[in-house]
Amino acid sequence: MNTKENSTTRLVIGKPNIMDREGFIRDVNEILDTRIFTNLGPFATKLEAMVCSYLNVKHAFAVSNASVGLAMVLRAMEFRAGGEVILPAYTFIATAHAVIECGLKPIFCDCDPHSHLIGVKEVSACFSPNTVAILAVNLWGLACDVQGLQSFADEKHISLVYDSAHSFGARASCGRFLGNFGDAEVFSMHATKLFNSFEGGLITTNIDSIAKRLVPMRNFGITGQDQVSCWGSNYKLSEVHAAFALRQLCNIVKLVECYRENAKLYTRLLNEDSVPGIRNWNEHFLDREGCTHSYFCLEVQPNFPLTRDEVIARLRENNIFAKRYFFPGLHKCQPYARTHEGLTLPVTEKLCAEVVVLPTGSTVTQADIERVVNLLKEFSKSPRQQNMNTDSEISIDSSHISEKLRYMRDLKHRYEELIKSCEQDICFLQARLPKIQGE
Ligand code: T4K
Repeated sequence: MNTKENSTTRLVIGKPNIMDREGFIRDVNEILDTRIFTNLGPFATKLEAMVCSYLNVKHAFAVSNASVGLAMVLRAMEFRAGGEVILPAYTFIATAHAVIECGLKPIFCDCDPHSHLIGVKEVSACFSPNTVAILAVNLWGLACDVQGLQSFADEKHISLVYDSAHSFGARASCGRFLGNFGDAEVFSMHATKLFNSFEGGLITTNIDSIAKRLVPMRNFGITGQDQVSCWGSNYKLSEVHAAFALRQLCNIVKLVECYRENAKLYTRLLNEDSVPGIRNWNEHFLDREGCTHSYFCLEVQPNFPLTRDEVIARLRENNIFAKRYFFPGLHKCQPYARTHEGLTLPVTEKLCAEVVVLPTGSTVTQADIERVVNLLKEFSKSPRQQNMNTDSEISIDSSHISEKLRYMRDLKHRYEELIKSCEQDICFLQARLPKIQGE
């Protein structure tokens, strides 16, 4: 594992893991000596073979990033133009961009408040006769209900693709590695990911017909000397990227273990004291062997003295660069806000307002985690802040202000409804208490 830093340094989320610097430098020298830089040379070929063997999947394609990987898969499925693809609104923008890039129509569904993932319940609420596929996202290193989603897709005769950008090394509840589910899956090897190759992506599939279409598509549609058989583009991964990925892959078990240990440590420290108003997402999945905890995320709930954005700003004052994720929800980002005007997705919007992602990974030390948790505990004792302007610090584009105002009003309305329903429950329970005590 690489050098850890002392506790006073700047802490960021997504600091790249470097698992075998010396080995990689040797590989770079070999690449420079052989002058085979790209076009599926020995490193990219070996990477694909190793990914197949590690995940126990039939086909793997190394591509330049997950965004193009998603678009390649959707194109390879040959859907009719304008077909609807159901996907979560609580994901990175690249998931939806891939859908429109292929001439398909994104239909945003809400997600489960417990797991942050989509399942049959959310997908069935959006299904229509025009649905051609589900594009589910295995967020934060956790697998979706792959069996439930597959049964639903089979019953409706639609395709199922997974955006597994966050989740290389994760397993579904049946114990099988992600990479083996749906029609195809796409992983990201972006610098900030658990498994990174500077930039890069991987497509995996067990379906030969899809693999057959992906081969030429990645390389301009070329199928032989002077032979172009179909549309394609340049989606290849270079040899240097592939060499780095291979070094990371050799250490994948260690890497996953490191993220899981970090999640356990955060959880143990947070649980040493009561920190009301903080929900620790990772805590609920620590006993799932298959969850990599590739991100560590908390929900800052309304009963915490600071808002989520205030927490981010205060951490930042302490040189800790936590981040909110997927704000304000894909259905509220352009170009989708225009086509999905009026769409309300309560869970997504709640998560967009409450989730904060904290630093984890191989560069994060025990002292770093203690430092973050101690600050959160300190914040939990602060008096409620009034009129704290955090917008400039977290750089919200001013063109979004009216949209944000509308969103905050919606949110306020929903909390008011929640308070009303809590008050009713309290009255009901209080009325029952003397009766139960008497029984
Ligand atoms: N699907 C999902 C669900 C995804 O989350 C993503 C990408 C995709 C699809 C598409 O995958 P790719 O096409 O990228 O393969 C990042 C990444 O650019 C993106 O890959 C990722 N998801 C997305 C969630 O986040 P930012 O905006 O967080 O990156 P940035 O530059 O703010 O970096 C975060 C922190 O990491 C910085 O504070 C510093 C640190 N960092 C970052 C880089 C790039 C470093 O220390 N070194 C670095 O080289 O976007």
